[in-house]
Amino acid sequence: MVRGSGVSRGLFERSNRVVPGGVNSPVRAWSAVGGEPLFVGRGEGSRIFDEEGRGYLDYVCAWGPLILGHAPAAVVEAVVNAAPQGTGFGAPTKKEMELAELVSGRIAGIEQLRLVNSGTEATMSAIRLSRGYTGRDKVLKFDGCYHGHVDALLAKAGSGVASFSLPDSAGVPESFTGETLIAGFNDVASVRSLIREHREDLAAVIVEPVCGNMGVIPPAPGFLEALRELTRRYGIVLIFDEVITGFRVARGGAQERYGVTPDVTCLGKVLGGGLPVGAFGGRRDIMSCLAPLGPVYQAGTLSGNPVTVTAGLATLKALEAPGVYPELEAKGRRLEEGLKGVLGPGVQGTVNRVGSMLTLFLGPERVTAPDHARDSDRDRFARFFHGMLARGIYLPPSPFEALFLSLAHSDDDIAATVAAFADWADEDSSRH
Ligand code: KE4
Repeated sequence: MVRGSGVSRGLFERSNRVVPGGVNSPVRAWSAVGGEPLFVGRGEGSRIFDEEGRGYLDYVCAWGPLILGHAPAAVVEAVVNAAPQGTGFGAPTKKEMELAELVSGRIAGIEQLRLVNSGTEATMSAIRLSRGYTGRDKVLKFDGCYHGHVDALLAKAGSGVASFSLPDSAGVPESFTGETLIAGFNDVASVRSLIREHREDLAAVIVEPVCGNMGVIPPAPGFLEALRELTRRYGIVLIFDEVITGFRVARGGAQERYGVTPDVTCLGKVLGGGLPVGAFGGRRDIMSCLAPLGPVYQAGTLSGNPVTVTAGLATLKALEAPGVYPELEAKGRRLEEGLKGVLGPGVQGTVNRVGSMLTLFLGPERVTAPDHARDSDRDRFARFFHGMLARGIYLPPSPFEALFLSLAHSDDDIAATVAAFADWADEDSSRH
């Protein structure tokens, strides 16, 4: 067991007394890699610093939001100026309207949107909205895709040929996942057969257009197009969960990158520049079903919070700068090629990348479906995580997450990351 640094270890022991598992979200507990989590004191640019002031190159980036890096001046200044005007009103404000206008101007599938406070709220609301709009109950999701901790979506494939799902968490009644179907990501045949069988009852198909929660798995050519064609044919709402990919893989998200426009889009992460946010939006005729206009209820005390909206506006405006996305693409390519250059007989694996999000899979030489990712060498990943940490590189503490680059990650940062991987690879392959 790798022991944490003195101060982090002490804080972790204290935190465990008042916070379940010592963390406010399970993945932060490092269960997949062992050891005790670092307590982060501050972030700056491409780095985080622990409570003892040690710096680490950060590829978690708060799980995706920090596309500008930590504490970018434009966002911090905007938030510092906004807070004294009031930190919440529970009333409409000009800024949240401006954010909605900006988002609908960028994301092709969004004519109208609602702001919420997390990705989970966004997907939960999108599912209820789709059910209210179609009058149907079933929802189809994909194996390996994660959409937040929505009861109906915490589901795993049922046994055998049964197409029904089983809860993937305690506390979720079977009745809550009984309307959830599960297809294979990048497996059009599985989608086609489930839609054919259930088309009369199917309200929505929800998908991460780029799977980011089994590590990065890009859509196979034609996969998203097939989903669009099948859902359009049977009047099923196509939901793109772009909580990760929105503003990350292109200014207009994955729907711009792949040229497929869904009926409803879920957003989060980058949209709030690191502050708590989510959003769901889509075709006006669908969004018009929401209260107070229509019968689908959805609400939120803190939705459109003025400080959060300020951070979001500052972030999206910074992403308007010319050359931003080619720069993110170049950084991602540089890291991908560097990591691939180290892979070989000593350390086998592959790198999947879309833009500035990528995953190094240790073991499998090809990952085009979640089951391939599940073949990753988890013990070796744990050694890789701690080996890189010891060399000053902070990676997501799970083999099934994405590394995120920001505009603050320099060429030197990327070169240092590749060098650290090469150094660890030499050491690990000589020992194992
Ligand atoms: P939140 O409720 O955590 O804001 O968003 C849920 C969500 C929805 N959709 C996608 C595609 C997501 O990736 C997420 C959350 N992502 C995880 C990491 N892959 C957040 C990290 C965590 O759970 O602590």
